[in-house]
Amino acid sequence: MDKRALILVDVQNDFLPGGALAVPDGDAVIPVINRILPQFEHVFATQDWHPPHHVSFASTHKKRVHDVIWVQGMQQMLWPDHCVHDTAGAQLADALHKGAIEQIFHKGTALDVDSYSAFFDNARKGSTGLADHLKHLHIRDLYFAGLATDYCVLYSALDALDLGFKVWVIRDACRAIGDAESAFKKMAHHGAKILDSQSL
Ligand code: VGL
Ligand code: ZN
Repeated sequence: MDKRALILVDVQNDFLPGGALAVPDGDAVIPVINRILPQFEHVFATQDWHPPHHVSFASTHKKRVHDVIWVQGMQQMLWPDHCVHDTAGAQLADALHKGAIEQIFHKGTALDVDSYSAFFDNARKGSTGLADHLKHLHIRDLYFAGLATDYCVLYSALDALDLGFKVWVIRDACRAIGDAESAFKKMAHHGAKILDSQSL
């Protein structure tokens, strides 16, 4: 069987209830992830890792959260300040079994471009190094879990498909900011398989 990697997307304090950009029920993914971790040969994680005054922060532009602005020809949704690098909010969730994580990849580190995907920034200029690392290890089968289904999990899965990986998204190991169903539909439409953790 081909080697499988579990990619944990942004399971960080700021995305949990009480965090700066709390995903509803976001902490529910943690026990599911902890239970399935041992089933994977490789486990990688991403951290949203923004500088202060990041382009995606409403405060940077003195605008309101959820306003949409144009940045370098791209629409940018504005968020509360979140996942500022090296802050408690940017740390991986305390309850997550971090020992199994082989390597962490940071995203959203450039001041002037956001990065929803685990692979590339939204302008597709910068890369996190994850794709090269997976190719180097001859890993072709990727399983996604984490936060949020309709942003970073969605864009990560679509980029992975685009890069030629086989993609599974573990439904009950993800939570959305908004509409989970249309995100799952979109991923499935592009070739991802959506499954439950019980059927791994
Ligand atoms: C995310 C919005 C802003 C995510 C990150 O991890 O889904 N969403 N930054
Ligand atoms: Zn972010």
